[in-house]
Amino acid sequence: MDAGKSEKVFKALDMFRIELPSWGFANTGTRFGKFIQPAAATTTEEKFSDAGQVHHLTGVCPTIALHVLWDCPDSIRNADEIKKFADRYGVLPGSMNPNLFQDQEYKYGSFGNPDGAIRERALQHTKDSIEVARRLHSRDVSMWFADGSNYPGTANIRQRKQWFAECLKEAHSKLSPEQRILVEYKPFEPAFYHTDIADWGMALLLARAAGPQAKVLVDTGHHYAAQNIEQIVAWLLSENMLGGFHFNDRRYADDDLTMGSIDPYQVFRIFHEIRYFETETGNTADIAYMVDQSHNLKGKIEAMIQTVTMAQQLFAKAALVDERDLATAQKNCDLIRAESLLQDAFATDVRPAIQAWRESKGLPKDPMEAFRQSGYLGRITEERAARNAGNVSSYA
Ligand code: PSV
Ligand code: MN
Repeated sequence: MDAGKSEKVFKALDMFRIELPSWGFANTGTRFGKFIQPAAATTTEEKFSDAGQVHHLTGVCPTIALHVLWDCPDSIRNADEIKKFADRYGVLPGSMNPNLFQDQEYKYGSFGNPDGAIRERALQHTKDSIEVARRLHSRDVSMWFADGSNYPGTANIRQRKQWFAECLKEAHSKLSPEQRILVEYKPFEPAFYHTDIADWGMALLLARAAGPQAKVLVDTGHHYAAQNIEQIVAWLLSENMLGGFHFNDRRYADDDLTMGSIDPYQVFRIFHEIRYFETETGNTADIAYMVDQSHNLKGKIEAMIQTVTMAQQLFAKAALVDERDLATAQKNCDLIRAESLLQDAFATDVRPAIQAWRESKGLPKDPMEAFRQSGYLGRITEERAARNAGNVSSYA
């Protein structure tokens, strides 16, 4: 790779950061069961410790997303404890995820529940989560809702939309100026007839109804197969409404497969749209990148390192697209030239440049190998195995 390209890769990597999900280090399963991992994290402290390892070895994961019920059950009181973990393990609390789906009350929904008392309870939990996020200096409150219905005719879809708009607006009024609400969408699961926020258009309208500090969050697994996600990204960018990403890959639905394991070109195209927007407009897109994967079979820490490494590769490849040439080719309808600019960048082996970048930062050239040599996995396996053997519940 020539010096110019290397420089582009270095610059791109200097900017790129990606958040890790606390739930990616815990035992999780499918609805058919769980395979317990002896080294899985159970406590919030263990999740910080594992995320800290990934950050220590890759240098690009300075924050960990927290799920309020799983990681800070007594949320307000826990804030001080969480700050201690952040100091101890070198990763800061990242996005705060209220939990509006787990409790029995939410059987018929949270913000869309026909029972006003349950909507109020969901709102209160959201307000508490905003308060915890504020205390932890975490900017983004990520809202994902399991709300929907399973049978035609059983829900007043328009009424529920109205309730969602009202609740989000009320939650937004509690934000400090630096905070944001990110509205996540998902077409189905766990609801299988209608989902209240099923796609990016619904999320966009609700975010707009909520207020200026609400943006849309795109989870790559939350689309129908064959959907053109990079077009959604381009539209949200042009509306200044793209706030964050949850990365994962999928073959069928929300499969939580490793980012780039099925369709790395799609992630590349997403990053390309973001970079193209930035170079054309001169604006930096303020997007929070996050991994949203929970692996049942792969070792959890290794899966995260693998994901982060892949994310860096795809981001670096996207940085190699010559956007000026691309704009000219597009203007001239030079289809072969335009498409080749993407294909050539995607085909470039950026791994040596990434290794050189890591060395320049004092990071291990090969984070996976460094992790395997570190002895960390052996240590935590010994510490946690007995507890995990007797523990079939997912979250502490
Ligand atoms: C839902 O599928 C989701 O993607 C949301 O982001 C949740 O917060 C996360 O998974 C963990 O349940
Ligand atoms: Mn998600």
